[in-house]
Amino acid sequence: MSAESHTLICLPTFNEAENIADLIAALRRATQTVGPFDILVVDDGSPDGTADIVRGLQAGGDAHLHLLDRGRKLGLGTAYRAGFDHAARHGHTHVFTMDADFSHSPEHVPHLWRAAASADVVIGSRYMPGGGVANWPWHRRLLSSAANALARWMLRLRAHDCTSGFRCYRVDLLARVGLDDIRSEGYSYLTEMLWRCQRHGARIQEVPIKFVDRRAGQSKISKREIWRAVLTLLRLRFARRR
Ligand SMILES: Nc1nc2c(ncn2[C@@H]2O[C@H](COP(=O)(O)OP(=O)(O)O)[C@@H](O)[C@H]2O)c(=O)[nH]1
Ligand SMILES: [Mg+2]
Repeated sequence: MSAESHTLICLPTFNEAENIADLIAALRRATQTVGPFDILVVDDGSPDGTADIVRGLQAGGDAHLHLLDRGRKLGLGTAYRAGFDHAARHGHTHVFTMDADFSHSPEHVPHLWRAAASADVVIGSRYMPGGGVANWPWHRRLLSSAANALARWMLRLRAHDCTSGFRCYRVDLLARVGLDDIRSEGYSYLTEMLWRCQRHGARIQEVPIKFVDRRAGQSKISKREIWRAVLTLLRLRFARRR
């Protein structure tokens, strides 16, 4: 791929004021040799003023920085979807999704990007040799491992990390998988999306990443999201059998 690959990095944010400016700066540094990449922050009306910080950076002259301020909390899955639509509308060939709390290291972006030369979806994977999770409390590790084991078993997913939000998709794949049919709006979007990609014969590749707990601020995952993820697995499992 050339530097003119028109790649978009989509950063969904809800209350990431403590992270967003540092993250964008770190992304600019980490992608110097492969970029410049466009960055789209999809913010859900964060009360902590995340969107205002992005506006400030735009005013400071970052022409490759874009903001979609959705005004209210509409969920992680629909934020990804907004990023995919933006990428399709603006002629990007690849779109990254990554968390805006430094759990997904900007240093890994070039690794995923290089792997994308021969894949339709590249996953930044915690659960393959070379990958890992650092300083997460035991209950988060357990939750994540259980969610992955369940998703792999119930949906016959082949990837080791089915719930990682650190991914790079080919935009032409997104058009094929039928985004309009995805019903998940929150965290379970990740599993549903991967399930769709696999069903559509996408070339899915994993690249090991070291996931670290967020640098600042709080996790937004809730009990409701966890239950929704379980219900999503049941819904998709049932759909698979029809
Ligand atoms: N736009 C948007 N972003 C969200 C929402 N929920 C979570 N996020 C973002 O999604 C990413 C992952 O969320 P996080 O709370 O770190 O989840 P965790 O890593 O599983 O604990 C972060 O960048 C959050 O700011 C939401 O409802 N809307
Ligand atoms: Mg996080």
